[in-house]
Parts: sequence; C-alpha cells; structure tokens
Amino acid sequence: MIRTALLAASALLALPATAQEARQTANFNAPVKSFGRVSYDARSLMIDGKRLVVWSSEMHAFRLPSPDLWRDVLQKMKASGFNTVALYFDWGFHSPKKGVYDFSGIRDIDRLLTMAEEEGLWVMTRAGPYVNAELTRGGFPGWLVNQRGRARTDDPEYLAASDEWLTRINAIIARHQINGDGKGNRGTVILHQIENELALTTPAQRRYMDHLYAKARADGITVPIFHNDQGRNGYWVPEDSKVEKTVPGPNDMYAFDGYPGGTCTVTGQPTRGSAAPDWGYYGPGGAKGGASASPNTPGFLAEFGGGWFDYWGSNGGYECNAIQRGKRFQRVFYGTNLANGIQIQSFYMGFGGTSWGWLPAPVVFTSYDYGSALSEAREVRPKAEELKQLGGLIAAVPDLAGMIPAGKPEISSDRIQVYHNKSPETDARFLLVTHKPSNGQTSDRFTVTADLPDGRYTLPLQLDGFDAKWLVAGVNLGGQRLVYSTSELQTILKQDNRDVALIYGRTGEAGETVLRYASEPKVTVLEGGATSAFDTKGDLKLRYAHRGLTRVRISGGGRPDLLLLIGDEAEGAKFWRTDDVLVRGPALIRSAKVTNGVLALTGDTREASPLEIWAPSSVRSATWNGTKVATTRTHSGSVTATAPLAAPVDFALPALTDWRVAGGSPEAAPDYNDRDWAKIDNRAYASITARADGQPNMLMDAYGFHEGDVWYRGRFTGTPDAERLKLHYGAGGAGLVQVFLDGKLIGQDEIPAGLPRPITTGAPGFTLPDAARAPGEHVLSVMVRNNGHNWDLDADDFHKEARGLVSASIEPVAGASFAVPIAWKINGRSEDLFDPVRGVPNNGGLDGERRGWYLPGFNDRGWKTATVPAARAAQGTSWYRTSVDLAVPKGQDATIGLAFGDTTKPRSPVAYRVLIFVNGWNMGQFIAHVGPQRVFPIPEGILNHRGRNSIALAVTSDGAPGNALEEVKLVTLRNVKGGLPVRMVAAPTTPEQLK
Ligand code: IPT
Repeated sequence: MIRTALLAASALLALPATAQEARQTANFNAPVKSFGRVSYDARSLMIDGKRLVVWSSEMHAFRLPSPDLWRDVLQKMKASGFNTVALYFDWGFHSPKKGVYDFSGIRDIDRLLTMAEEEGLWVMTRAGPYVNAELTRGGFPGWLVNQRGRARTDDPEYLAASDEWLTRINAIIARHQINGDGKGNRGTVILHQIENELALTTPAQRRYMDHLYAKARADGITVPIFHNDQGRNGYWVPEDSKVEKTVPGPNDMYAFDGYPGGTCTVTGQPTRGSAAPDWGYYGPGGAKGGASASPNTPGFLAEFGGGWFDYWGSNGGYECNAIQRGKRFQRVFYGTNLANGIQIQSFYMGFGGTSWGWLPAPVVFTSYDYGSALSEAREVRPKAEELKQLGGLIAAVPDLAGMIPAGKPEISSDRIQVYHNKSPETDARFLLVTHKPSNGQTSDRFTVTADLPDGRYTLPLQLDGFDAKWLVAGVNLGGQRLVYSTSELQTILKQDNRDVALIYGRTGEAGETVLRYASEPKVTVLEGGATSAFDTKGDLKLRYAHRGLTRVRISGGGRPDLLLLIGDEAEGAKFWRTDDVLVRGPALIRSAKVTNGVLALTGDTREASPLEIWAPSSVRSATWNGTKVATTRTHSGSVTATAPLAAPVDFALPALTDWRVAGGSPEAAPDYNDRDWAKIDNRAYASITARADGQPNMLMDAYGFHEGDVWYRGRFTGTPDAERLKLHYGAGGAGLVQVFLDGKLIGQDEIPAGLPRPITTGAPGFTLPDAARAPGEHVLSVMVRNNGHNWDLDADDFHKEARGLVSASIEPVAGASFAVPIAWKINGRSEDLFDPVRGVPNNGGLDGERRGWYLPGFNDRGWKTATVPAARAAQGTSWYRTSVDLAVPKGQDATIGLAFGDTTKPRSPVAYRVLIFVNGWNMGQFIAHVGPQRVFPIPEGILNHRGRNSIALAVTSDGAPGNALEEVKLVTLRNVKGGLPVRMVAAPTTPEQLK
C-alpha cells in the first residue's frame, strides 16, 4: 500500500467548513483566570497582572547540535524584538530504547531553558508526546512503531510509553516555570502545550487529552495549558466555551495554527498570495467583538507561518520563502492578526536550523532553513530587521495588549482599509493601515479621519504596493503625549529626565507627528529637516520626510525633553534597543550591561560600522566586545565612537585534499561474517502496511533498527526457478534499496521524490542473472536506506508504515505460484547506541559506521589514496576520508559549509548519494540527482574553527560511469566580527571509545 502525505502547502489554506460556523463574539467580560503569576481573560495574557502581547518565534535546539550556539539564536531572537520563544521537544531524540532517556550534552533541555531565562525571553514549551515538526515519526521514538496499540489514543500501552517521556520532560519544564516548582527553582516558562494538532476528536482522543492534561498537572506544570488546533476549527476548546460545533477539551486555552500567505513558484519566485485572514474580531460575520471559537480566552496562534519547509527534489525554495513570508508580509499578516485580537502569536520558525543525521521526516531534506528570520547559517535576515521594528513597537506601547475594536474611521480611498483598535484602560489606539484586500499592490495616497482620544484628526497617508503601517495614537509614551503619527514608532526610552523616541517611515515618504503640550515647546532641528507648528489645542505638529536620520529636540511646554529621531526604514534598522540603552550602527547588539559606570556592549559587525550610544548619564564610558571605545559627545545627547568598529577580515579556506578511500559494501560479500546478525522470524507485526501472505516479519523496526541504513542477507540454493526477485520495501522520501547477488550489484530502486507529497514505499522487480540459477548456496544482500519514518499528523498510525523490506520473493517469471525459500538475516543500528553521545540521529547500520570509520580518530592509513572529484565509483557504499585545518580569525563568527559539485544548480546530471560526517557528526545527506540541497552548513562546535577537522563521506552509487563524488569544498556562508565563544561539543573520537 502506498500512502502519500497530507502535508501539502496548498491544503493548509482552506479551512474546514466548521471554522466558519464556530464563530462567536469574544466575551470581553470573561472573568480573569489565574495560574500563579500567569493569568488571562478574553483580551490578553497577563503576567503578574500586567497585560502582555506575547510575541514569539520558534526554535528547535535539536536542530542545532552545538549548545553554545543556542544562546546565539536566543540573543538574535531577543534582539529581533521577540519577548518569547516557543520550543518543541523531540521525544525520539532523547529515547533510543524503551525506558532509556538522555538529557545530556546536545540534549540538555535544562541548559536551554536556563539560557532562555538568562537572555530575558518568556518560553512556551511544546512537549509532545507528538510534535510533527517534519521530524521522523513526528517526534515519536523508533521503538514506538513496534507498539500494536494505536498512538495518540488512550490505549494503555501507548499511554505508558508517553508517560515515560512526559514524566522526564515535564520535570525539567516544571523547574523552569515562572511559578517555580515549589522547590526553589524558577524560570520563564509561561505557557505549556500538550499534544499537537490532534484533529481526530473521538472519545478515545478525549480521554487521551484528559490524560495528558492530568499528567502535566501531576508532574507539576502549573502554567496555563493549551493545544494547537490545525486550523481555526474549534477543536479542543476550553469546556466553558460553549460554542456550537466546537469540540471541548480539558485545556485552559485555545490555540490554533495558520500558514496563509501563498507559495513560491517552481522557479523560486514569490507570488503575492492571498490576503491576510481575519481570524478574530474582524472575521466574517463577527461584527465588533470578533469571531472566536473560544470566547473566554485571548486570540492565540501557536504557529503562524514565518516560512515553510522544502521538499526533496524541489528547486530550492528557502530564499524565496524568506521573501514570500518576509518583509511586508510580516507587517500585513502579523499586523492583521494583532488587530484581530490575536494577542499571542508565535512564528514558525524563527530559526529553522538543520535536520541533521536521521532527524528528517520523509517530506524534507537536511536543511530546515524554513526561510525563517534567522537563516540556517544563523544570519539575521532583512526580515528580522523588520521584526525588530514591529517588536519594538509592541514593547514600547504596553497599551497594545488587550485592545478591542474601536470603530471604523473614514477613509478617502476604497482601496484602503484601517483596523482601528483601542485599549479599554487607556483609550490608546492602534491603527493598522493596509490595502483592501490586504494583498493589494497599488500605490495610494489617502486620508484617514478618526475620532482619536485627543480629538478628531485627519491623517494624510501613503501606501506603496503590498504593505501595512502599524500606527499608534492617543498614547502616553514616557513623559510625552503622542496625539498621532503617520510614522511608525520603533522604540522610546526614558533616560534621566528626557525621553528618546525613534520613529521611521518608508524612504522619501512625508510624515507628520503630533504631540500635545500645555504651552508651546522649543523645537530644535539638530540634523536633517523638519518643520513645526503649534496650535491653540496645544498640538505641536512636526512635518518631515523620511530620509536618512532627522534629529529633533523638543524642550519645555510642560513636559520632559524629547529627542525625536526620525529615520527611513533602513536607518531605523540600524538601531538596537536594550533595557535602557539605544545603540546605532553595528549589525547586532547582543547585550548591554552597565557596571560601575562602564557600559559593556557585545555584538557583531559585518563591515566597519559607526557606533552611537544613547545611555543614561550614569554611564561614563563604553566597551565593545571587551575593548574600550574612545567616544565623543554629540549635540543629540549621545556619544559616538571616534573610530568605526572594525570589520571582520576575510579568511581563506583550505582545499580538501589527501583523500583516502575504502571501497564497496563489505556486507555484500558472500563470505561476510553475519554470525551476530538477527534471524528474520515471525515476530509480532505492528505496521499499518499490509504484507503478502506467508511472509515472515522482515521490517527493520521489528528488530530494533529504526534509523538510516539496514542490511539484509538472504541465503538460497540456486535453482532454474530463480528468475526474478520481487521486493516490497519502505524507505521514506527519496529512499533507496540496493540489491547484490554474491557480492555483485544486480540493481537498485529509488523512491521518486513525488513532491510535494513524498512517496515512501516501493515495489520493484529485478531480473536475476544466470548466477542465481547455478547450483549451490547464494547470498542475496540488500541494503535499504531509510530516509525517515512518516509523521502521524492525522493520528492514523501513519508513522507505523513499513520501513526496510516488507517482503522479498525469488520466483520464476511464468506461473509464479511458489517462491524459492530464502533464509534471511538482518543488521542495523540497534537501540543500544554505539555512539550515545552523538545520539539517536547520528548513525544507521553500515558496517563502516559500526567500525567507527566516521570518527575523526579512526586510523585510515591503510586505506588507498584517492582524488576528488572521483573519476568512478565502486558499486555500493564507499567511504572517503580527509582532514583539514581551519584558522578562522579569533573574535569572528563564521558559518562554514560543505559544498558538493555545481552549487548553481539544484541537482547534478550524475546520480549518487552521500552521508556527510564532520568530526564524527552526521550532518546530513546529499543526493546529487534529487537535490536541491548542495551546501551543508556545519555549526561551529561540530566544526573546529581553529584546529583540525575530519570529514568522512559515505558515498553510495550504482557504479555506473560518472555516478561518482563530484568536487567537495568548504565555503564561507557568513562571516562577522563578534559572535560568542563556542566550545567543541565533546564526543568520542576513536572507534575504541564506542560502546
Ligand atoms: C504544523 C505542525 O504543527 C508543525 O509541527 C509543522 O509540521 C508545521 O505544520 C509545518 O512546518 S501542521 C500543519 C497542518 C499546519
């Protein structure tokens, strides 16, 4: 049976019919529900009673196997304006075997949660048991596929298994909750997710959900618990929702996921896609008050597409995705969410990372870049700079939390719409100005007239192409009163007795800002151009164009001094704000700490950069990455560095030379010693894949082999009936089977990419050569490369689809009513890991892997020397090894990748595949003729940036001319001055150190 995936981007755009019906006015009078320091009503989350817009993005520590770099990602998220990080945990990553769990090294969740706290981020934990996440088995451990009981139900066997995991992960999370664990531990976890997009809502699922909720509570989780609905379907809403056609569950809060926004074309061009959906107050039929499946809880998007994954065999869509769901998209879509009362939104992904080793589900290849704000190479993409501006506004205007619709303003153009919200507490306003529909791309000049808190005003505005503006009005900011501004506010901070505000707009556009005073203040234009006028109402109106940076000082008028910085968008992006310091210039500010009057700034530069600092007067001097900076005072109350901050220096990467090779697949040799291999027998069969009658259980998982390559050896006696071999196998996306007879490759079969819905099984036939019909014993050797188990998105046990051989039959071509008996044995990488430090995803079951050929300390001096590119390849799998010394300049953070062949094309004209081991770590799989990934970023800590590195490539080919390893080289993907200290991840280096 061939099943295809349900995870196609297009399928996500349509909501089931129930979504339209599950609508009800949000209950703005809903009582506050408290869970220790966290509480909520229908309007927002609150922490210690203070309303908060939860502005979050997702990262997966398991997709970055270098823990020191977790902090780099968290710092970049924080610097990009996020106040929260969402984290999935991958059960299978921690559990190689039933009852065995590992939270050490690259699996140290405790360390991750401590870092998030240290970096000042709130945390949403998403602990499974099922997570999906384009992971093999959606995060289920390999051993779970052998369970007969249906997963994601209240089947006792499944519950016992998932409780094993939950007991352990919940204990760690509990220690890091904002509420503490009652034993003196405390952290920043504010929300906790149980299960993931469980769209089957039968009684068994309800009992399961009840169990998960009770389990979390029993394990000491005290923060609000939620589940993420696959769309706005009303599945698992809180019991008190009482909305028709919704499905209640035990959860405290209702959350849903959404991935609108359109796709890229096959040639990697962004399309403009659909308009932003109104998933809340302004939804269809929901007059003011909105449309919610859960009227008593705030709008909550647990995942909102901040990119999308990419498929085996695509043309490479990540750069396009970063644009499609990038600048402007974020303003339009995330803004529409906020206007609709989605007060908790988390972007999936904020940093995608790498599905290294055998982490990927069949649907994805190694790179999980996702087109997210932070690239796989940890680059801060331009879209992250836009996020910084949006997150800056959210942080600067706490009134945005808990806003409700405020009535329709008058708009002079019918091509424009304005979402107008207010804070019931302060009457502050939020105006989201966008096209109507919001994917409109016209250029418009228009006015918006609204009754604002300080009076009725007409705002002259402009919108050029796909865009949205996030405006605030009638709001107290520091000591100032902002009547309105047609510019967007990026940040405001109070320093001593003055306020420093940064506003910005599109380059060249006119802007106006109105501030309210008791009497006429003094306006001094320090730099750039602005005019001002004061009227009898007390309004000071400033007019200017957004070009470069304009600086205006306003003093007197009954208010503290204000330094108003007015930038164009690019200028705004050069500013970074930490608690009470504003910095302009560098590519990144990581931290700003004041000790004894010295401001210690850390961050990155991509080029020689100016440095300008606005700090409280208690700051007397500054350092940059530990070195004192000479500064001079400016007329706008800042200091600037007298010399630019240094740029990173270029460095050369050595060529990869001195290769050595060990040939072939030893498992294929007739005399290979398979004494310790398991005999194929009739053990219990738990797969959803039907098999031919009378076949033994050949599935790799049944023998404890779940990841990567598995080998079968079958002995049979030669007979004239041995004419052909029929196989049925499962191997995931772009999987492979190779068949050898008495040591010679007789054929292979590859599973077509089938994009975007991967095909995961195959049923090839092979004509047997004459040798099979010769008398005596013959050995059939079969390697199955398992490119991942299916996910279980629909809770139908799809992860239990067969992997490895399902059946094998040697038979005559005509009248095949009988088959030649074969005695099979199997071997792979068992649940007792031989390299537990690198862990579950690192290894499959190749002979070379078990012998430690992938390790840096393996002695390959006995191997033949080889040149790469290789002229020809042996049939089967050959290992290539070399080592290389790197000398990345000290104090520089680079991302270095391994590149194969012609990186300008998504795939090669020749066919072969490579498992890439760097210093013993399996950093992914290159499939030359499938693609699209040809460059594999290797994180520092796996790669030694200042020392020796070992590279081992397991190259698999059919041996046909040309199907051999192309050029392999190192490439620099990113290079900045700055970064964080990164230690090498400790792991065994020699075969002797393996278990
Ligand atoms: C949603 C999953 O919850 C998440 O784990 C991930 O798989 C994401 O999709 C896609 O990257 S499921 C989907 C139906 C939106």
